[in-house]
Amino acid sequence: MLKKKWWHEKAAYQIYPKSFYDTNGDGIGDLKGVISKLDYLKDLGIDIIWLSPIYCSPLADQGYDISDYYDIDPRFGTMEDMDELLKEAKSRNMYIVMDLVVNHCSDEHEWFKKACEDPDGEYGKYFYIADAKDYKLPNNWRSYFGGPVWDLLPGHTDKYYMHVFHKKQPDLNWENPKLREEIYKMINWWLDRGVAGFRIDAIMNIKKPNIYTSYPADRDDGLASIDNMLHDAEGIDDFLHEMKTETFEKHQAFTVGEVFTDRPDALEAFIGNNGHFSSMFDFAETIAGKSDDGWYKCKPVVWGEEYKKAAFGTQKRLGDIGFISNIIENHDEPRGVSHYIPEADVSDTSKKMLAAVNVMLRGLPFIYQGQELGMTNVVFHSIDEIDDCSTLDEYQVALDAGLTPESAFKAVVPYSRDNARTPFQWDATANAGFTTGTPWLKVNPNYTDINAAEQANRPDSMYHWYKELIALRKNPEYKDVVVYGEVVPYKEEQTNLMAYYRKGTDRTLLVVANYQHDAQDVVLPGTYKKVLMNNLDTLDLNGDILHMPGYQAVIFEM
Ligand code: TEU
Ligand code: CA
Repeated sequence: MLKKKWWHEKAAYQIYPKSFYDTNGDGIGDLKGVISKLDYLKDLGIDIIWLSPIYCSPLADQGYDISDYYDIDPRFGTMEDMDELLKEAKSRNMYIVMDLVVNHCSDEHEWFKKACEDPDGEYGKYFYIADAKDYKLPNNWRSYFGGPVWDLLPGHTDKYYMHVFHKKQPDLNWENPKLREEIYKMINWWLDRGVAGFRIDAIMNIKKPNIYTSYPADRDDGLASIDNMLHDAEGIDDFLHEMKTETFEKHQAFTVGEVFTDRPDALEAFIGNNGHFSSMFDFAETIAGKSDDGWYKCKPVVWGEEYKKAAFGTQKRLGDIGFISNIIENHDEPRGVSHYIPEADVSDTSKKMLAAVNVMLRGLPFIYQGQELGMTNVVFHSIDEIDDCSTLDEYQVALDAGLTPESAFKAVVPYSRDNARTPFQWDATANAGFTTGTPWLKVNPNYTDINAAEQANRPDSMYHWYKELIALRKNPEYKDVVVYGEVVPYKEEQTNLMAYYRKGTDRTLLVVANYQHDAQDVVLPGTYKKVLMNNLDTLDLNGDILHMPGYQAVIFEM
């Protein structure tokens, strides 16, 4: 049975600080910007805020490359700003969750600099450093951002260091108890300072099998996907259990893991009653259609059916084991409304349908900044407009596979992480009101139509729809069923109909969505009362047959 926890009934929001709100005109969002928008988030109904990294960083991977875990990058602000944010959040009963990036640090971190100076010394053991034997790499693993996971250790010609992500992100060696101790110390330091917990980055990568194991090459580059090593690594549970008992547990911190795994017992180990984390993200929808060969090979997906399959699949596997965190998008994914809805059908109605089917699932809803406005992918005109290292690599992969520059660009850009990283659209003034300077990444030109100021005053806006969905979750009458009610699919076999019950102790809701362009009829199971609806004010009902226009979504109470 699921034990009730304080955070189950909350609503969470991810801020990507660099693109949220800039208060000093340097084109980069900052902590003061976050503080000034707390009331906006409070009004939306948000309780828990996850901040993507704001620690000192060269920003080679936008802050996921940390050079000092104990300080704030000056571009984002100061430690005083951070303390003020914690204080201001607390006074509004809001919780700040930081990003915990501990699979790797930055090559500009003191630890790595010392490791380069003396690879055989204490800090050399903080990393994976291997001797170059006849200039042969220790293994043939391919890094997530392209090329081998090995690079020459700066200052050396006979040693390599490992990085499973960018070459400016050397992997930390978790086998070393000294390193683990350093990390736990840092985690406790932040928890003592008042952060409520962490979103835990790329955590599946901390456990490696023997680093001298190569795998059959899966592309012409002679390298093999990191998935092989993830599959072979054994013993991650020991690390994660230790981390929890040394840190989170002592502070009753909230933790949500970025957990990608196909291990069947993983749900129990990760988020069961005695699991490593409070929750983990459900990536089932984001993974659908992706190809191991690269973004250019992603398959077009019929989302009504795929979305349903992915979402229900997770709910069925999960049962009462734990509490998942549901997302439509994040800073690594394209905008959900552009990805999960065919371009010609993107409208407020279809966007609201997507919001309803996702937010009404059991789990903790995480809303990514701008999602509540229905922000979309951007029209990028050339590869020069892209900043994201992952997209640049995938573009190269497509070129290497023989695509022309034009078709390579067309193929990868819909999946670019930059789609979700463009500045938040606050209002219809220059640069969407994000900055008075030059924004670090281009603003989506559709900000004159899609922006927070316009939506705040329009009761049928996306913003208000999200606000209503969140309010339903908090409504004392409905809280029990929305937070804890069992998810039971309804007419699962009906094509492009995504419908499910939420069965609580004394109430039952039925979410019905027509996830397609065309109208369709649905036979309802009995008497009902309408709770929320995404488009028209009246239902087209004939006895128990509901005639649903395309992308209609209705929440009934049975
Ligand atoms: O992402 C981890 C991850 O699995 C990525 O490979 C993800 O699939 C990729 O970004 C898609 O292009 C986390 C962070 O969320 C991401 O922003 C970082 O770049 C990465 O870790 C390294 O810290
Ligand atoms: Ca700024």
